[in-house]
Order: sequence, then structure tokens, then C-alpha cells
Amino acid sequence: MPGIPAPTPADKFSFGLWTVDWAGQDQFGSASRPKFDPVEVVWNLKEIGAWGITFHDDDLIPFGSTEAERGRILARFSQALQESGIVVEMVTTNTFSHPVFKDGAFTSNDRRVRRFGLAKVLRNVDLAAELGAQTFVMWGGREGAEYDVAKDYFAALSRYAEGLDTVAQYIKDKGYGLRIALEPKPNEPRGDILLPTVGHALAFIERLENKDIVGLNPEVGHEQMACLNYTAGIAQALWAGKLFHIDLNGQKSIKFDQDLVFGHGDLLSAFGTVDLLENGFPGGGPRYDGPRHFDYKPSRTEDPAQVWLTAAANMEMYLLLKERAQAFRADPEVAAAVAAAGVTELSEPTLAPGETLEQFLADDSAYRTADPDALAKRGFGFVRLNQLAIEFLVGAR
Ligand code: GLT
Ligand code: MN
Ligand code: MN
Repeated sequence: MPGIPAPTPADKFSFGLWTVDWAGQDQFGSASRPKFDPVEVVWNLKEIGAWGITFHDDDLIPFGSTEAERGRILARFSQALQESGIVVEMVTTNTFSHPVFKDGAFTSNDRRVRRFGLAKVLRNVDLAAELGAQTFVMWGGREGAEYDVAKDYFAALSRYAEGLDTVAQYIKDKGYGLRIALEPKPNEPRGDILLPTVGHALAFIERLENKDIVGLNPEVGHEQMACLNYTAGIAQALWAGKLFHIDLNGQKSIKFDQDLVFGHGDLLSAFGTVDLLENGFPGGGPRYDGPRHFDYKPSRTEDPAQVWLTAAANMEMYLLLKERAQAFRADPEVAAAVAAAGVTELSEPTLAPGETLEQFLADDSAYRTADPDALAKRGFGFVRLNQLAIEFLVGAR
């Protein structure tokens, strides 16, 4: 077995400032450790082999800071970025913490709040562009409702689209090289959140005027909270040309958002995710080459020094799974099992090259003389193939 892999900047691992800097406050308890200085976070990330950092406006510049304070904080932070070589690949806006956003930002029933939220986001777009980010994530955690009678869902979706199109138009007008990535989540903090899953968000994007620069930032735990398959979700986003960014973490089944270390939830699913990200679709197709971004929370039980071990654990999990997924795909026995299972046969179009619908209907062998009972006799061997994957995953091969 290979040893513990060490991350390098080429792996493009990035972390949210709000992840390693989470002080452990939750619904039932106060902070269990102090917050770090953002400059210290930059240097610690550098130290453990990360490549990038991401943040919400308010993570770095406390809500309500004066212009002078904002300038001082940004100058200091930018200097640390420059000296360390850590890049800001993504920026996002906090439209969920301040009570003004208790009924959402873009979809609040209060129009004044919607205008405030939109202005806060546009201001942050400028900052994202200034720092050279490529992706602008929008997680609408407060865009939702607890009570169906309290929200006009048609109007809410219309206002959501209006807000997003306005931001996207602003990005285009300014000539910024940014793309918006929507982050779905089914619930928490709202009882129900709009755009709850990858599928809902993909369908919503199609209705936007500026859909060309709007895609997705799916998070492992958020799909799993909805009992969905993350790998299948990002696969569909890739198929649609909309996988702009990813949030990797761990979640154990349908419960509150756990934000565990990547791979510390459903390990087999994490293997499938890394296999797709690193090896692509078995029959070829679009690839994801963006940042491997971790959106997890160092458990409340960990002390400040242990926080960095938890951050390193995300990267280690990814690299271990990458090595295992590559070994799996390189194995001749696996290749034979993949072929026997028909996995690669699925890439072959159902109609022959140039075959017309008329010719197809005239082909008796397709239906009239076909023997479905004989076709049904084929065993696919999916279980054997999955067992092989697990043998690689646990290091038995
Ligand atoms: C918040 C949320 C995350 C999102 C962040 C981006 S904020 O921590 O739980 O999933 O990615 O806004
Ligand atoms: Mn989460
Ligand atoms: Mn996230």
C-alpha cells in the first residue's frame, strides 16, 4: 500500500475561511474555541499544502465595518495572499446571518430587504473580481419558507430569477471574468429552501436570461440530506455543462447538515465522486477541472491545533481515494468486469450511424422478431463489479 499522500498546489485544494475558522457555536452551545486571524488562516493553509481560500464578505470584513476598516483588512489580507501564493478562487456573499435576511435576501417578502440584499451582493461581486476569483457562489440558505401560506412561490421564483439575472448582467457589463454557481440545499436554516436539489437548480437556470454564466456548486452533504446520490447529481450537472464548482464534505444519512470531513460520511459514495472527478465518465464526456473545494466544519470537540489536522484530513481523504480510484480503473480484471457489465456499451448510440426512424421501424429484429425472454437472460454482473470497487477501496487489492 502507498503511504499517506502529501497535497501540493497542483491538486487545487481550497477551503472556505468559514470552515477552518468555525469556532464551534451551534444551536445548543456557544463557541468551543477562539476564531483565527484570517491572515493566520492563509498561512496555515499554505503550511498544510492547500492551494486556495474562499470566503463570504462578512467572514473577512465584519458586517457593519467602516470603509476605512474594510480597506485596512483587505490590504493586510491581500498582502498575506501575495506573500503566501494562496489564491482566492471563489467568493460568496453572506445573505443569511444578519436578522435582516430572516425571510431571505432576493426572495424576502419585504422589497426593501430585497434591494438591500441585491446591493450587498453587487458590492461583493466587485470584491470577487478585484481579488481574481473565477467563481461567485450563491447559497440562498434563507431563500425559502416554513409555511406554504406565507410565501407566494411563483413570485419568489420570479424574484430569485430577477435578482440572479441582475447580478449576472452586472458581471457582464463590468467585463468581469466571473461565473455564478448556485448551491442547492433542501432545508436548514429554512424549513424548506428554494432550489432544494441539483435538479431543481438546473431546471431553474434554464429560465434565466443570463443562463450562460450561471451554473452550480453542489455540496455532498446537501444532496445526501435529500437522500440523493451526489455523484449522480454532479454527473448530471457535468452533462448539462453546469458543474462550475464543488463543495466536498461528509454526511451520514438524512439529518441536520453535518459538514463532516470529506469521506467521513458515505465513504463508498465519496469513492464514486473521486472516481468521476479524477477518471471522468467511463465512456468519455465532459470533465471537471476546477478547484477541489472543501466546505466542512472542524468538529466542535477539536482544539485550535487539531483544526488543522481536520483540514489536512479532507485533502488526505481525497488523495487516498484518488489513488484507489486510479488503481481500480487501471486494473485489467476491472476493465473486463466493466466491459462484461455493459458499462462501455452504453456509450454506443441506440440507432446505427445514419439510421433513419423509418429504417428503425422497418427493422424487424428490433421488436417483432426480438426475443425479450432471451434478452432477459443476460446477467450484468454489477455486484461483482461493485465488490471489486470495494476491494480496491479497502486496500484488499
Ligand atoms: C454556509 C453553508 C454552505 C455554503 C456557504 C456558502 S455558507 O456555511 O452551509 O454550504 O457553501 O455561502
Ligand atoms: Mn453543508
Ligand atoms: Mn457549501
